[in-house]
Amino acid sequence: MAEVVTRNKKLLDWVNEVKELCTPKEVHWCDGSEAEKALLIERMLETKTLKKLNPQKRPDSYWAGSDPRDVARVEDRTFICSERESDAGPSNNWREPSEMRETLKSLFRGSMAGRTMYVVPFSMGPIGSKFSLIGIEITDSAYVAVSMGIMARMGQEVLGVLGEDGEFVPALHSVGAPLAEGQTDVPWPCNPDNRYIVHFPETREIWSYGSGYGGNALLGKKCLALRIASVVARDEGWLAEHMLILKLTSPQGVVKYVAGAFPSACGKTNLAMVVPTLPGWSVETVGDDICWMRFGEDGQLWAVNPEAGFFGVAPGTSEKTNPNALHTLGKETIFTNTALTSDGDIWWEGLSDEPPAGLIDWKGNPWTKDSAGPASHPNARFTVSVTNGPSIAPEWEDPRGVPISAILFGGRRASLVPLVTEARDWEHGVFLGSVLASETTAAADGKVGNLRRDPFAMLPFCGYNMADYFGHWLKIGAGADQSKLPKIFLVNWFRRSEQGKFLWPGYGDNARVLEWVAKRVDGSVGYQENALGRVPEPGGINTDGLSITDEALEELVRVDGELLSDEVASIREHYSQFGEKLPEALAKQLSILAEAASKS
Ligand code: OXD
Ligand code: MN
Repeated sequence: MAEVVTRNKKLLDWVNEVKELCTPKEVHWCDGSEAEKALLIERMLETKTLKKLNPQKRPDSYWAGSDPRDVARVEDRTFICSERESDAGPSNNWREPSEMRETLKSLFRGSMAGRTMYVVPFSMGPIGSKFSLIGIEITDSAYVAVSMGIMARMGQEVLGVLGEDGEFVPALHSVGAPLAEGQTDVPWPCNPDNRYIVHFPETREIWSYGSGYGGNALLGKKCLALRIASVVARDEGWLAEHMLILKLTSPQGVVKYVAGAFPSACGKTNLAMVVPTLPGWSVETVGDDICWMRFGEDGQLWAVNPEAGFFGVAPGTSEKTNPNALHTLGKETIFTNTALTSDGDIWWEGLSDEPPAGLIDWKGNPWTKDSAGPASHPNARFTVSVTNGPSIAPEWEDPRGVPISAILFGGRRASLVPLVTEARDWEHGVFLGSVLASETTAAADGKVGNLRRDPFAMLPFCGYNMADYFGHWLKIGAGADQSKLPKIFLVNWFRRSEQGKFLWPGYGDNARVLEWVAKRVDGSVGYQENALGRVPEPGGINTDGLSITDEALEELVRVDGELLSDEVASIREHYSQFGEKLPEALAKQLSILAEAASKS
């Protein structure tokens, strides 16, 4: 392994400070090499953090089973510590910064005893791009260090770009489980009763304690690329969003790039990798979770995916729902909390209709269909490099990004919300984003299936007051050349009939909606107007080769008057939490909707 060098004084001072505070047994600067990855994996095989999968079935792949108490993001333990409480806003947990610093310092004191402290330099965005943000994660988890090497550009090269006085976001992480002299380690150390995922937006710092899982611990993703970056974006006039980015090519070879915000575990990865059922259309992936958008010199919004890997939800992924993902996962993947098969491979609910015999569940116990609970945890994940995927667009890491033609907002809604609705203009689109709602999933701790408002799918990820964030979106639109702004659409693949059946087949057939979106961008197809916005005319959605009744298609775009009145009341309640800060333009949009509801 190469010797890691930096002359960045701020970094060297911070590393020393953390070392003194956390008292690890040694410090390891990550260079990002293959040899280093092999060494860390070796260590994790020894501590049983990882299990090697059958190389005949899945080369260079591993399985991890977390502590059953550490399985998802912990939103109630996630904090935005801005100087003023009003800058965190009603949707974030706020703590006074100096008080929180004291709490954290006492938690981190000695927290790495007996462990190696890894210094992980990473770049969100291509290394050296002027739009990228550099972070340094200090962690006492080898699982986190290796996962960061997959999810971000990581290692010595980043330090090279950082130079002597480059800026970075310090991101300190500890699993909060110091080891006493001679104490043997557990496979998944954590401290579930003491978790803190903390952001200081003004000083751009992240501190995370007590969890080793996903967005709680891989600090480049939700913490840096969304919560901290959303604040940087507000200050600098761009957008840091919880969105996929896809490249759509028509049979005529016309390319459109589409971004889409969907709450966690609502199918972003599936849509980003979708295989269209429409002949001649293709979709390639630019990103599946995070999208940074800036205006280019041409006045268009250009998007980059700041990540380098996929940290996707495994259950439900199959040949039918996402064949590209399955191919991506064929090698060099870490699976966390899936079930294990008797021949050393992985399995999860939905991968096959029938579970194979002899399964071991995510907790390590033998499992059959009669066992209580699923074989794989509903939030089981895969961690894999973007470049493993067959569907990745060649331009996915172009530092300029890709020009966005359309933005989708979507969620799981059993009723009311049509299959697709085009916003009348940018302001109306911001309104639709600000009231986005979805039935909750297993991506975060808490009850599954409740309807919650998740504006722009950013509720857990906006690093400042959500009402100011709405204002920022309005400002971005107001200052732009309207003809170059992406069109905004609300989509819903999850609408059900009165009998409770899904009305739309979803998956590869969602490309039919993408086709309508592309045609609306070109103005080559019409629309009909309803209270929520512009929906397809009868025959507007291409149903060639699809067996769906005209009644179902009609129902898919129908807006029920009574449900709409309930929706208006629910939006009013949602908006009331923002008080005076709610932008006037959105209050006006709500009055327009209320007026339409009263007439329908
Ligand atoms: C994710 C999430 O992990 O949104 O992407 O929870
Ligand atoms: Mn996400």
